[in-house]
Amino acid sequence: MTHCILIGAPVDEGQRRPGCLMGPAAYRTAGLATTLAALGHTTEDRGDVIPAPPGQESCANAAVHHLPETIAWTNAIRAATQAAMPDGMPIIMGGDHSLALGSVAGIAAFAASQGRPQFVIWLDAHSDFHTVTSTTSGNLHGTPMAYAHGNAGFDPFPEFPAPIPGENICMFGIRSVDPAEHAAMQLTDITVNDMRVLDEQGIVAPLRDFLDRVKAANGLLHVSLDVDFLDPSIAPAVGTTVPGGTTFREAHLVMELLHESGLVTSLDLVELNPFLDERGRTAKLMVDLVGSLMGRKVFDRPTRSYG
Ligand code: 4U7
Ligand code: MN
Ligand code: MN
Ligand code: MN
Repeated sequence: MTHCILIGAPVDEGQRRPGCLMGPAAYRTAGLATTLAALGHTTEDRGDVIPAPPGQESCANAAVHHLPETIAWTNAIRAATQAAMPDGMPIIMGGDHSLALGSVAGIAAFAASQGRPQFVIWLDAHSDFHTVTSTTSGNLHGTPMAYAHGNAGFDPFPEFPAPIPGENICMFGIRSVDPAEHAAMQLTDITVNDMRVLDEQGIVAPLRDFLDRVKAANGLLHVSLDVDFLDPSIAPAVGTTVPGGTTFREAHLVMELLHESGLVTSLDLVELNPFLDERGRTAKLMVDLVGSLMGRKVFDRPTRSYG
């Protein structure tokens, strides 16, 4: 049994297609809390994060938009996430992926306070490894992974607390990486399981390798689930569709293996744009995936131990 803490983060400023701000309401409507309760978990909805009024920050890259708003969201989401960690498992309901600038900062600060290493599994079509300096779209939802890794090029954001080393980061589903992101990732030890890796090896072996490492290090594990991890044919409600994503069963299998590991301590649900959905199907699929992550299964099987 887990105490699940729902935190709404209706962030829309990290990209240019309005609608992600309706994400938290869609997850509530699709029954996230009742799904968790039906699995035997306790739930608490802390409502939506409210950012402070934006400041006057600016940066040299003229493409970047909504910088002060994004910094204000980052600070507020970081505080809410860090405060939730001692009480249970925060589930951050987005909102676009720029919310992870704050959520990952909050959990990293908590992990450092516990003297434990933080690990991150990034489920996304994109690597989100731009900096404020390198982004050409100017959309800050494409930057949170680089921020969490402690990359330079994030002025005037607050310094990231306890940057997460590349060995502790594992990406799945990747199929769209910009040249600047590719160059920056070459300098890291991040494990990039792109779609080619999943086609060749399947999801099980690479995921178990990573989970074994988390377990051996007694790490905390954050899961960041971007709707575009999924193939657009099953998850149309996202602004940045990229063909060739994971199937329904691949996505559920990731969640089932994560559940079996018992290692997950926090979760982001990001990039759902309910305005683009078809009768709520993407919101419902995301809620069902959380159900698998939190223990829904058809048959009990002997659990595999890690580490
Ligand atoms: B998401 C992109 F150019 N790399 O920087 C960019 F391809 O949170 C996409 O993963 C970023 O959805 C996608 O704008 C951010 C683009
Ligand atoms: Mn993303
Ligand atoms: Mn993405
Ligand atoms: Mn997107």
